[in-house]
Amino acid sequence: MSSLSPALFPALSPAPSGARADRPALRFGERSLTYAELAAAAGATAGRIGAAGRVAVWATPAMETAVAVVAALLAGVPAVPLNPKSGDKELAHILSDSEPSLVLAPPDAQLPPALGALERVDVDVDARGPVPEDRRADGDPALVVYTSGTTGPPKGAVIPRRALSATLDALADAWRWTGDDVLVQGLPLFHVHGLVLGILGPLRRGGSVRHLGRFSTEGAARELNSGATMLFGVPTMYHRIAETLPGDPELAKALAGARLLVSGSAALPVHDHERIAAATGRRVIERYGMTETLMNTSVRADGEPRAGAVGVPLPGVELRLVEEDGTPIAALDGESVGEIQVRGPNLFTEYLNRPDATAAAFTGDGFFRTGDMAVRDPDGYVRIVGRKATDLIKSGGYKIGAGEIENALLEHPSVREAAVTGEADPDLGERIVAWIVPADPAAPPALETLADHVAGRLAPHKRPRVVRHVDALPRNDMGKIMKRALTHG
Ligand code: MCA
Ligand code: AMP
Repeated sequence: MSSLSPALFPALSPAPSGARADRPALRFGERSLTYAELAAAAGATAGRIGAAGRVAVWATPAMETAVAVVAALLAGVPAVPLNPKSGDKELAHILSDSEPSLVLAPPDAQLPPALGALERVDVDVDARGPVPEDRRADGDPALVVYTSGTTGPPKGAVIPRRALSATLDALADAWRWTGDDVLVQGLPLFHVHGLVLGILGPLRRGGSVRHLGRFSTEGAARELNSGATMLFGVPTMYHRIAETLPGDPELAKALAGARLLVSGSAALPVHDHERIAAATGRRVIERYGMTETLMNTSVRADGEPRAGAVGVPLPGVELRLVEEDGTPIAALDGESVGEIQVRGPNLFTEYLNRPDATAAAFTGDGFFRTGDMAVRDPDGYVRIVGRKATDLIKSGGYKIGAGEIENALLEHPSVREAAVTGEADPDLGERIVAWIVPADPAAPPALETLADHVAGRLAPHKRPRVVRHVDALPRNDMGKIMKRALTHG
């Protein structure tokens, strides 16, 4: 049952006054907003979208995106963050599926033709308006975040307001995260990691965030050496830090002085863990989450960081491992592998317009099937050992469905057949490999051609990094492509 939710941002609503008003809230490069300024700017934008059913947000890594999302949340209007690098096919799908009534964008953004029919509201970060009274029910939708599955186009996960507050408060407990913390991050703002944890998190605590616009080891070092206390990143970012550390004493000093270094979105390889620990004396902690569940587990600030482990369930999260037939695994033996299932206030409510997929995602007793396979150590620590679906690739921390890329590749005239797999990559975790049967064996398509094609249709991070030309794809009697024969052949 839904009840009236307390304010998502107590530091903004009611409008801050006194010393609270002048506290820094957001910084993007040279631009910054105090809590009073953010309340006024978000209030002004909220006033312009009040009657909308759902709003799209052109989620560039800029101040306008943070103001737009806060405005939508204050107005009680669900926000749909759009990857500003989305290709035409991906964008058309998200727009027709989520049917936003307008798009919030930075004044200087060039919007693609796919958005042409939509009313545009420019976000003015200097505008001033009253903060609306936050009177939404905690089950009301707050965000619709698109996430890839194994086949077909991305699905919109509907995230309710209670999931935001539950996950952020659970992390505050686990990480001793307070309004005194200053976060630095350079994550994209159209996914949960960068947006929910990395922007809404500090704002819920009354603390501040400095966004780098684009991640760099120099930027992270600069901010941690000048007052930032926490760093959030995906493993690719920590890998780049580990690579840079030996020749960069400023970076080593910055990490050594941080209160908390947090990695998530994919597994951080033990080698990178160890290199960072050796160079800085500090251990990165991992937390485990998903667009549909927000955060499920974490190593606690006062817990033991353990390379390869994602810690213990967060407060309020029920977590179990189950066998193939659904039997729960009780053993905490570090060996028995099962699928992670979770239940709690942190969960999404549904996939937009996809009752079939929503029903399939939950068990009869309301647990969400994550598809991640794990073991639990004797002290309860969860260690993720793989995932059920081989057709899901994690590259740079982005989840990418093989089927979606295969469909896009098949639309290229030079491609007769296509199969997509992931292979180990030291920087990206996994890189996307396209196995292609060319339409004309004498003129097989080049990597660049196919990469541009996929980037333009879907998104640049979904582009293949390797193309392998083959005469035929191995298929079983049913005609299904045997991907293991490709990768192990
Ligand atoms: C390259 N580019 C292209 C093409 N090739 N553009 C168009 N067509 C092409 N053919 C562009 C890219 O868009 C990019 O532009 C630039 O060239 C470099 O591309 P790339 O090499 O792919 O980027 P990178 O520098 O290697 O990126 C690494 C990264 C990135 C910064 C780590 O992967 C990243 O930001 N990952 C974060 C993913 C994330 O936040 N996942 C959270 C979801 P430009 O440089 O301008 O961009 S998971 C989640 O939310 C759950 C809840 C969780 O647990 O956290
Ligand atoms: P997404 O669907 O993009 O939200 O990504 C969620 C997936 O990222 C999860 O199902 C996991 O497979 C993976 N993931 C997130 N955090 C971690 C972590 N710390 N270690 C390993 N995998 C992770």
